[in-house]
Amino acid sequence: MIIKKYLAKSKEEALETAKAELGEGFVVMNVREIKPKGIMRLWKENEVEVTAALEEETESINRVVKNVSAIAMEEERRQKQEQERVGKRGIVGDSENIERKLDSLQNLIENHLGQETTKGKETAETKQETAEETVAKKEKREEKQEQFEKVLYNTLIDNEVDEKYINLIYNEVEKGSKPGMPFDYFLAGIYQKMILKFGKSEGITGSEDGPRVILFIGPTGVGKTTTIAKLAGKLAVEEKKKVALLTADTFRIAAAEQLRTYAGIMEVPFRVVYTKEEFRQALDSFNSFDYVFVDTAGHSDQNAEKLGDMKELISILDGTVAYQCFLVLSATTKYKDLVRIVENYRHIAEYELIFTKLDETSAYGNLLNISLLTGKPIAYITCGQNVPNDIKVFDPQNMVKILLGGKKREE
Ligand SMILES: Nc1nc2c(ncn2[C@@H]2O[C@H](COP(=O)(O)OP(=O)(O)OP(=O)(O)O)[C@@H](O)[C@H]2O)c(=O)[nH]1
Ligand SMILES: [Mg+2]
Repeated sequence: MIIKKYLAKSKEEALETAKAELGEGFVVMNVREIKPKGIMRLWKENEVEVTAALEEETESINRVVKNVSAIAMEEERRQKQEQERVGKRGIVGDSENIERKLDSLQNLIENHLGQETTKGKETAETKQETAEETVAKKEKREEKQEQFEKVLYNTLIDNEVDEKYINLIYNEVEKGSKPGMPFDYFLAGIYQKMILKFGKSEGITGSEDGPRVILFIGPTGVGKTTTIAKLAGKLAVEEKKKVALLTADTFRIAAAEQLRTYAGIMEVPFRVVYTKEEFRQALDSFNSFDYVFVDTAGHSDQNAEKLGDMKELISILDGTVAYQCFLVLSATTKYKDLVRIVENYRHIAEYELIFTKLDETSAYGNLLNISLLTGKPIAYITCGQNVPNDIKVFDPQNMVKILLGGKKREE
């Protein structure tokens, strides 16, 4: 794992530099704004620091282990002292510890940049121990680590991450590391693996040549129309882009009216299309626009005929216009059903994922399960009914921290 920091005037600029140096395959570990200090702050603008990680094929975890070892040992010693002070703690104490460790994990990883691995004091101490004491200490540490690993495993299970994926991630981390590695290294390895597994999405991107058409597909009632209103609203109102709304949802009488109302509030053009020909004409008429959002009717994924119609509608766009398609899924849908839905929608179009209704569940494991199953990144998550505010660009770091028990839930 190569971890590097890039400082620039904007996040985009820092990402460009990272891309030029690391290629496409890097993962953003952290983004933070840096305010200038001292008297110079009056003249200097804020800068953005992006921490990017690039996984090297093999021994990635070994690198992390090596680099963070000095800091992790120090942290372990500190915790041991604290535990001795507070008294022996059970399994509840361990989960609290995981939460605390996760909070400091980012620092742990960041701090290792520029730090040398030193054994120093630790070696001096161990020299004075008898062989039995060393063995007993090692056993105790291993027992504790095993306990931590179990708590972490159970936290992921509680968050409904599929056991198959937990085992996959655990195995990958264990394979790339030395036996008996301290829990902090293990946690850092799991954290990084999970971020990499989520992949990354650019979200909605602009088109240099003509409008960018954005389609939303998915089962009934998941929040397609509401999500369009949120995203289109931000682009039209906040970014002053030229946005048009189209609906091909002529299935439910109220559906077109719902989008028409949002278009009226945003003061953007709106069109209902009933046929492929009307769809083509409408796209032509919005030729000078930046974005054309297309709403589709929600259907059961088991209705092959309707899905076939949708595929045909989307095929009009192939080779004629730049488009992106988002499969909208609700975080409240059962895993088994989501598996079937993504399988049935796989044939309709190339898509990225949007998860809605995160405010209606407390277990987010399906986001990782489905992202891993489909190999598609998640672009956005929505966390409420308010238009346009209850939507966020998906942040894998934050989600991984939640799944590992570091934070209670998305607000
Ligand atoms: N709690 C919650 N409700 C949401 C969210 N997104 C949408 N909804 C609600 O879900 C309901 C259905 O939303 P729609 O946008 O009509 O869903 P749709 O996918 O367009 O539905 P169809 O067009 O019938 O397939 C509405 O009551 C929305 O307010 C969300 O993130 N959280
Ligand atoms: Mg709808």
